[in-house]
Amino acid sequence: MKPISHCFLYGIVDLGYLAPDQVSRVTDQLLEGGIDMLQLRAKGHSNPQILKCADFMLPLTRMAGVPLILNDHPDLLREVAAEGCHVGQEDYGVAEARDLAGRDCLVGKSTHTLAQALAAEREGADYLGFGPLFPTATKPTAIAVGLAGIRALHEQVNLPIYCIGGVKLGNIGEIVSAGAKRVCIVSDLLLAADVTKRTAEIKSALCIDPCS
Ligand code: 3NM
Repeated sequence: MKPISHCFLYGIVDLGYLAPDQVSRVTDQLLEGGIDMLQLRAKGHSNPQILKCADFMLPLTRMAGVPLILNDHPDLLREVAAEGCHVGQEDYGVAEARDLAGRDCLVGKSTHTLAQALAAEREGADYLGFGPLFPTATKPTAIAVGLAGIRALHEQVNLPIYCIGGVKLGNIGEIVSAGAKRVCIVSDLLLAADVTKRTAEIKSALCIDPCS
C-alpha cells in the first residue's frame, strides 16, 4: 500500500456526480490515470449504499496499492476494510474517529484556516485537507480561502496537506506556485470527457519531479 507521504494526487469518487453503477468504471479510470489516493464521498446516501460502493472500489484500489478513504462514517470502517476516514470540522475529533473505527486507520481532517490546521496536527490527524481554495459547485456554501495562506501553512504544519476546492488542470500551475505540494480534486476529474487522461495530466503537472 502506498504510504501517504507518496500520495500527491487525491481523487474523490463523489456520488453527487456519479451513480453507484458508475463507481467501478470511474475508479478504474482514476487508477489507470495514476491517482495516488481515493475517497468515497456519498453525502445523503444510506450506510448500505456506501458499503456497497466501497465494496466495488476496494478490490480495485487494493490491486493498485492505493489507499481508500471513506468520507465521514468512521464507524463503517468496522464493516469495510478501507484504509481510513476523512472528517470535517463539524464532525468527529480525530481520536473519536479512531475509536469509532475500532482499528488502526488513517484519519484525515478538513481545515479552512492555519489555526484549524495546527489544531488538527495536534489532534493526531494523518493528513489535512485545506480549502476551498476557490468557490466550487461541489461545496457551494463554503467560503473560498484563496491561495495566499498556502505557503505559511506548509512552513508551519508538518503533515501531508491536500489543497482542495476548485482545483483544475487549468489552475494547477498557480496552485503549485503558491506553495501547494498535494491536491484533492472532485469535479475536474469526474466531469472530464476522458477521466484517465485528465488524471494523468494533472498528476504530471503536479509532480514536477517524479513523485512516486
Ligand atoms: N471539501 P471540487 S472543498 C469536498 O474545503 C470538499 O473542505 C472542501 O470539489 C473543503 O474539486 C470540497 O469539485 C469540494 O471543487 C471540492
